[in-house]
Amino acid sequence: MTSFSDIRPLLAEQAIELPSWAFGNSGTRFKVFGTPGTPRTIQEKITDAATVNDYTQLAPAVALHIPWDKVDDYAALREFAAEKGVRLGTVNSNTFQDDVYKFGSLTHVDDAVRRRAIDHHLECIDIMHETGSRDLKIWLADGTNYPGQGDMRGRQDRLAASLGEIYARLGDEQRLVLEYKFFEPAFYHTDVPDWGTSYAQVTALGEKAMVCLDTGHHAPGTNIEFIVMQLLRLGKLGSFDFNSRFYADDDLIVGAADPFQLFRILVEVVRGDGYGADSPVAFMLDQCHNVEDKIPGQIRSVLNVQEMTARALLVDRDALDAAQSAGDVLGANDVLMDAFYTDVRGDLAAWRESRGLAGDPMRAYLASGTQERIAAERVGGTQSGWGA
Ligand code: LRH
Ligand code: MN
Ligand code: MN
Repeated sequence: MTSFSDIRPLLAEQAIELPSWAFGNSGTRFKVFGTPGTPRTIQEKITDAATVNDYTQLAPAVALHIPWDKVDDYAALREFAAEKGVRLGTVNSNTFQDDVYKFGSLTHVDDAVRRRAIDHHLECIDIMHETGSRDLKIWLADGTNYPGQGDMRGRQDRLAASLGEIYARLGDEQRLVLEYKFFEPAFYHTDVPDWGTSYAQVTALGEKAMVCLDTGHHAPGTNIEFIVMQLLRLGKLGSFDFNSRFYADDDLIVGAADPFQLFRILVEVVRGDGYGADSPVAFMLDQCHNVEDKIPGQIRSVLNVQEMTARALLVDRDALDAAQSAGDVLGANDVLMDAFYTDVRGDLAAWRESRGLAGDPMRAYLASGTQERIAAERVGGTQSGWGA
């Protein structure tokens, strides 16, 4: 049996990157509701992310989205984050909001548009040097709405050429992660719709290019943990965008829609050596809090990941191997379910207290008065890029 004391040292290795955009107002195409206390600047977003880290010790980094988080002085922003106790993490490019990208960006037929999209990524790499970020994350809205609208093969070839130019600019310690998504905003075909396409593209680039798996970017019923297993097996899982979904790319709090799926994903992460301080896998959140307060939303998110990580670490590997080898179908399933049904909340609260944290970070935050203070201080909070 694996016990909680066996996994205690491993829990300290958990590090989750928070997306700057989770702290901005967001919504759907129908309405963006404002939330009192919403940050007005990237500095306030970083301050809020640091608050999440203060209460949980789980969130030491903040991912940026360019141009949403554009500033004049990135070195100063890096300094600002360090003073708050966090670092700047993954830099996300954005080629999905400008009119010029209506028919694509890195895949565009027009060389001038493609050049502009490539240059944007080169600028992101320059920013990464100043922020000290390791990863450039690329998600493309590129695709078509109608059969015949574009030459899918030509677009794939141009994508490869564009990515090649971007990859060539990476520093030795930098990486590129290519995110896939099965549909939206394009509805007929998407140029990077699945892990296989991302894998094929990044493998052609080289070792510093990997796949980013956003948990909300698959067709309903997809066995995501299988993809996690396969990418880890191939050494190409670079990062996660964690969130949860009931229907499409809902960007809801991770673990909210299907905690069991999150558990199964994390079991494969642990199995494939994707967890821990030396792991190449970046754990990021990619969420939006449309109707709830942002800081508690992020606190809930990182706690959900921590809880399911603890349960995944509790899986009795030896017993599982033995049952699997013996063809003991129900026994093997029992071993997994035992870990899943273990309530780790009390042990985790004690673990936090042993590290000088509140046992219940959510309650502690809500009692701190921070939410009321920022609601009073900040008038006119900015939207995240969504709905802007
Ligand atoms: C696209 C996506 C991608 C973007 C983020 C804001 O749906 O998941 O990661 O950069 O949302
Ligand atoms: Mn994402
Ligand atoms: Mn998404």
